[in-house]
Amino acid sequence: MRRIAVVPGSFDPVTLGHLDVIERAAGLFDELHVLVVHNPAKTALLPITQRVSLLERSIRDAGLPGNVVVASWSVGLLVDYCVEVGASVLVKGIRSQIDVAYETPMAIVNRNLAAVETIFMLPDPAHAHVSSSLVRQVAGLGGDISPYVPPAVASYLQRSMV
Ligand code: COD
Repeated sequence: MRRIAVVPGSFDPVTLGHLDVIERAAGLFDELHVLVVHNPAKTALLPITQRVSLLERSIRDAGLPGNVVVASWSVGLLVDYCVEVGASVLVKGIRSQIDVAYETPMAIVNRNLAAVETIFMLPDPAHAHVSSSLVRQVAGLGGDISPYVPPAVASYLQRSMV
């Protein structure tokens, strides 16, 4: 049986922290779906199509294996996507106790809804402080975001925010 997992997120934009989790998760599963999901609790900077395209470019540039696919999902539950593609695992990066508190109820509900398990992955300490919101803030104020994001994201945001 193929082991299929999903790494969901807003990816607004994808950061080096996200990419690290994606790369390590890709080594654990036969197929890894990186799924851009609209988070209604957050005000988005980039349209979903742009986030997908920056993820695809960043994954290609980083030379990640061919078992990684990028998709987006805007109708229904996250676990509906998992069922549709035959994924039984969600992978979430956990940077702090705040992430644990946010992710734990969702992990329990997703298991109850569709028997989809959640695996929490600790970040690389080099990227543990990085978040998309920090990147949006630094970029919006004209700062250098290149230490936090893949090169494709740095050049896109620096071009589009001048
Ligand atoms: N290092 C490691 N991991 C990181 C880093 C980093 N530097 N930065 C972020 N992460 C992790 C986050 O903890 C998260 O697990 C993931 O990467 C994505 O982060 P974001 O910020 O891009 O995305 P979020 O936090 O806005 O998540 C959006 C989701 C849509 C994934 C989330 O809201 C969700 O799971 N929604 C479920 C919708 C649903 O079906 N609800 C009903 C049942 S629960």
